[in-house]
Amino acid sequence: MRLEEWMEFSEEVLAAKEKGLPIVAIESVVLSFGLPKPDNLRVHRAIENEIRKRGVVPATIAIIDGKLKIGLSETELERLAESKGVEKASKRDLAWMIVKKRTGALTVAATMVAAHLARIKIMVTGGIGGVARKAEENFDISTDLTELSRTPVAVVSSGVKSIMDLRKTVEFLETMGVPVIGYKTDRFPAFYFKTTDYPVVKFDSAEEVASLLKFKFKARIPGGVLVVNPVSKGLEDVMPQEKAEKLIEKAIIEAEMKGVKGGAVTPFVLSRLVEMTDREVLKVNERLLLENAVLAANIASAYYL
Ligand code: PSU
Ligand code: MN
Repeated sequence: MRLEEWMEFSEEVLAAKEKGLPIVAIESVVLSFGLPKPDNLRVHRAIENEIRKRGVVPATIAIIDGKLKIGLSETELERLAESKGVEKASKRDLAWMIVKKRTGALTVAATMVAAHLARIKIMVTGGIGGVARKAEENFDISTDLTELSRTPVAVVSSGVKSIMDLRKTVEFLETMGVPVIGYKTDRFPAFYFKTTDYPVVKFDSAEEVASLLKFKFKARIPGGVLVVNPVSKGLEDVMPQEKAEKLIEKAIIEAEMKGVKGGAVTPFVLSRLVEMTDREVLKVNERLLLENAVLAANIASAYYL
């Protein structure tokens, strides 16, 4: 089986490769399952445009009818946003979904693998997966974390999605040897919130981050880099942090009581939070995604200079 038989570049991404333009990969689970309709498609288009505005080419990655697509057409984006017949694909799912000609939205871990195959060095997301609360019982640890220790791709994020156990996630990132780089911050951000007590190494510009990536990839120190970018205006700016955290707890407990499991948990919790906070959560989520897109584009520009 030749590579072209199962991997396909969009014309925009192919042209960027030929011209040597910087490219930023975008994960697609947020589009299919992370944000409510119809905001998901609008926000996704805005992410792509923030990247284009900076002379960088966005490459949203997904499996469409068994093809690994690097860069998606408008119709393909609409199909993923509709999410009918779309499955959440992490690293373990890539091979079987290609062989069985399925359609899948890619997690951070799967996007890292695909980006690496496509020779793309930088990707963007909202929040990565992490070590779940009660992981000592349920063993739920996201492949995003193990992949960050293996595949040389930089992931620009606002930290870990809020329903995870942040302390355990930070420990696990350390165990796996993943460098965590704070963009203009020396504290790990907490997705909807700007900061925590967990220290990270502070980098002050996109150029400085790009120079770290150049060194790490050239020196072949295995694995990727997690870049964490605190949102400029967090939930704490619209309601007391204690109240916001109580609502998050409440939504997670509701999910448990309703027997919501696995991949369905994040969409359930997020949609409950959107209701409970009168859409404030959604505004913060949108803001951090766009801000991460800008940072990823700036890092990619500096990397390819
Ligand atoms: N952050 C969110 N919503 C999401 C995700 C992250 O706020 O839906 C997705 C990302 O695609 C991430 C994935 O890679 O969840 C992690 O899934 P898991 O824990 O099953 O590895
Ligand atoms: Mn998980």
